[in-house]
Amino acid sequence: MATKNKPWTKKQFEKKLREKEKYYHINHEFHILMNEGGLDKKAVQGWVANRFYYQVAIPVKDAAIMSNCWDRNVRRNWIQRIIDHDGIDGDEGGIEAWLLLGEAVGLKRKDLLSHKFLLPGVKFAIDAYVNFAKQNPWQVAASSSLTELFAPKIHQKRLDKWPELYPWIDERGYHYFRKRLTEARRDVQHGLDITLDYYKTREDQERMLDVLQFKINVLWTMLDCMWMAYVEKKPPFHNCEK
Ligand code: AHQ
Repeated sequence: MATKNKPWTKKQFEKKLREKEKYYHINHEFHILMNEGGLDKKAVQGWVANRFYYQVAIPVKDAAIMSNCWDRNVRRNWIQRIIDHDGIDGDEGGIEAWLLLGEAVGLKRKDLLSHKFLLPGVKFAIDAYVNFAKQNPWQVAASSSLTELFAPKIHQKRLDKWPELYPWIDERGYHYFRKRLTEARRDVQHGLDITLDYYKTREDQERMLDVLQFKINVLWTMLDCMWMAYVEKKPPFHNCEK
């Protein structure tokens, strides 16, 4: 079989996935500016408020994946992601931790829960991710979570930089990022096992790279919308008469 059609080995396949890191949203100018301390308070609050919709969408996305999965062993693993966000008696979970981050940056819980500041384009991108999980085979949707291959670095960077760059943020808000450092690594291991096993032919493997690019596009587009609104100060309809 010509090399161009020969399936990649698992090692080669994983390397191809990791080569997508250059497109990860840590490299978006919004995150670069954020991690240089270049965002004003309104922009940080805008990011926290818009990312809250992503946080509450994750368990819905993961439940969509489970609703398509008939494999008990996979579900026994995957259900942990829902618990990590929704919480369980004794551990309030990631959604609650994000609400604490909201309060730590000076937002009201009710304004996060009502999605008062949610930008239309951010909603479209996140809804596209949830619908992708509903409409695709569970393995394909599972593999789209592998942008988290690159996530630990982005959480660590916030923990390292924000206290000095944004001293006005209450440090109780940082619990979420600490939590994800370990959870993301565990999730990635499971997601990678599923992915490296599922895509057998070279054509399937190439398609997986497109699946990962779709999710990379979701994250990037969210920040494009936030750049317009909170850096350019040009939110939707900013130039239309009130
Ligand atoms: O906090 C994040 C999180 O819980 C998840 C779940 C995972 C998925 O299922 O797609 N992706 C993800 C991500 C989280 N945080 C993002 C960030 O920049 O803080 C990164 C994001 C991801 O890499 O997909």
